[in-house]
Amino acid sequence: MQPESILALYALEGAVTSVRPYGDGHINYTFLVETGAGGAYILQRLSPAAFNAPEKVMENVSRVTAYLRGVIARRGGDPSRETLEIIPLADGREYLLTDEGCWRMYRFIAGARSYQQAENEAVFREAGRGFGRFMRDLAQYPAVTLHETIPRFHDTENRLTAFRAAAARDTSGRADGVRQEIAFVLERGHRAGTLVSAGLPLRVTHNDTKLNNVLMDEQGRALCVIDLDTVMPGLCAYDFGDSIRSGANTAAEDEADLSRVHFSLPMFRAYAEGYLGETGDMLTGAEIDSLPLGAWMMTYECGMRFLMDYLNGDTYYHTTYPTHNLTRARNQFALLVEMERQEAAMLEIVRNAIKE
Ligand code: ADP
Ligand code: GN1
Ligand code: MG
Repeated sequence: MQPESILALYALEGAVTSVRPYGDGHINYTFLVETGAGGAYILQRLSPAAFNAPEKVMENVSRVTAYLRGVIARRGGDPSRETLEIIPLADGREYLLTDEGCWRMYRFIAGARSYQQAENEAVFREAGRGFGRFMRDLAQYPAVTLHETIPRFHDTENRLTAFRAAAARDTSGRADGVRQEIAFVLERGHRAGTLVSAGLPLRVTHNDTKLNNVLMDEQGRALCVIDLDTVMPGLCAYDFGDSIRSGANTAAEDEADLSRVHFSLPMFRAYAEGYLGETGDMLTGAEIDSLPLGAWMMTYECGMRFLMDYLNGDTYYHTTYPTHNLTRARNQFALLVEMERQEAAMLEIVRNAIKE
């Protein structure tokens, strides 16, 4: 079904004047819908490749956003701009299941922007503040009551098992061309289970804290954390780590010229300051010490996932050219190598950020 026929099931303010693909997400199918009355909405079809239980995703999103609205209102914020608002269908349902998957709508948060890359330390410090505040706002929410929308999402050891199987199966016939990259992943396999098995507390985490999943307002302040499909129990190191992976890279995630891909320690520091400024007093010493490992793990896991999707014939991430996933994987691996040289410096930074 086309977005237009889905829109007929909504009672929006004003007639629809335009519908167009929107944003740079790798997973869902996202459209910006505008109406004559000046209304704007985000219509999305969830990726069936990523989410096989969309009703669980929507239950989590519905419950978490309702809870956040209360927290935001109590501190004097604007719940209509600081968290996502689900727009129900005319019949009151919060989503629609079709043969192609699950459709849902959010109010478009206007006057805000997201960044594909951190332009400077101030932007990234603010992103840290935004994602840190998100976890803090959900600190009292009972994590165990949320569904695991993608089972074992950041269980890197389990990802490695799937990766080995994909390399052995070689459905796309691409494995021979990437033996070096496969070896890069396997050489580091002994570390894959070290975060999950560290005995760290489970919290409500976002789990997909890529820089473009936080909207910034016109003053450059973190406004709203979006893309809540993977909010579920997790470790703070996942959230911290995935932001570092995406924002402390001096180049875009799919930059093919690896001489431009570097791990920026000043960016790491900026994010750590923003994030720990919000969460430092709720985290244990072991959690704070786990943050650099989280950065390593999320970068390793993400590179492995891109390479696995390449081996599987590009069935999971949106791609725009045949070697896109391979380019992304190589990019993550280049970043990882630089991170490996900076682990002691990262640890010192997170420990110092707490003392300040
Ligand atoms: P994906 O899972 O594919 O990344 P997202 O939910 O992150 O999908 O949405 C894709 C993009 O759409 C975001 O990066 C953001 O730019 C934009 N977007 C999503 N929801 C909203 C919203 N409510 N208001 C404004 N922009 C949004
Ligand atoms: C996906 O949905 P999006 O584009 O924000 C992916 C993340 C990856 C990221 C890599 C549900 O994030 O796990 O880290 O791409 N989301 C899902 O860019 O798999
Ligand atoms: Mg996204």
